[in-house]
Amino acid sequence: MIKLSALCNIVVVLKVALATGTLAHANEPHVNSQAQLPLAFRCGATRHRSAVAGSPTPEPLSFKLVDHYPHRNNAFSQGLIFHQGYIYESTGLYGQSMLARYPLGQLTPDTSQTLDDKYFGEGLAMVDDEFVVLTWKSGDVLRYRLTQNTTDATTQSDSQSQANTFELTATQQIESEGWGLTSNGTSLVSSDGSSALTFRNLETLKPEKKIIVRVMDRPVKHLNELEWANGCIMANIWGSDTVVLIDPTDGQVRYTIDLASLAKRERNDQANVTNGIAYRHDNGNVLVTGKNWQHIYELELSNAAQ
Ligand SMILES: [Ca+2]
Repeated sequence: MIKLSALCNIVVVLKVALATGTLAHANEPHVNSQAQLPLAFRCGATRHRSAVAGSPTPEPLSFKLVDHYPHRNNAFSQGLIFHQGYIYESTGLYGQSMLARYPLGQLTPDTSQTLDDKYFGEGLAMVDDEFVVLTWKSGDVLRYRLTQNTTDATTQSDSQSQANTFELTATQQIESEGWGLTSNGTSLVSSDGSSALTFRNLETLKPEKKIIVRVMDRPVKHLNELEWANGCIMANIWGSDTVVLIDPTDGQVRYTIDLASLAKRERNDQANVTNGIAYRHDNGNVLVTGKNWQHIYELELSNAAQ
């Protein structure tokens, strides 16, 4: 296992110039159709031209904290997604696990579904109109669909008229523990606490490819919550405040983000580890939080070239 302190030391002292580009990844869902956004990071075949083959040194990304929003401090955050103004969040712990939706900026979910007590909720991904929720050790994967309430809104209060539900549409099985989950619209990618990422069929969840995530040839264990953005797979590392951005073509960590300053803000009796990454395809910013944190933070990422 890589020593996280060593990783941080490595990434902090090294700077690599990176030019900006335009948002373009054909396989990504929810691609921004508005202005072309300057990118602080990019992976895959279209990644930055200065990147070198082999085992590159990760580039540390810096960030500007552009906003913060409320987050339920009893939400043991596992999976985080942003879609059309809403946060979708899966949470863990036996007897408390839940899938919830709430408008970014509001504390209270307008839609939620508790998981059976036998489940410890884990990662979350959106596939078309379905929400796929991992569970920790059961091997079960739960698929939900958001069902719009058909009640006549004119006869109901605001809260009642917005009472949609998450309907369980399928329970599937995978062969490993479930930790993090994300999708680029072509594959689902899951983590299991090891250094491996497993690419899965969107519908059957059958494994199709596995990569080992490395920093300069050293495997990175404890990959947790995931988020696909600009061809990179962003990952929390359980037990650390470091987010790594992984190139899915070879498993190499291309960039890192140090969230220690945000974790320090949240340090209190309830707050747990950094976990939860959601990419905003509408403005290119990244939303991050942690288990039982009181806030979701919106970050504008930048690199040495900006
Ligand atoms: Ca995510």
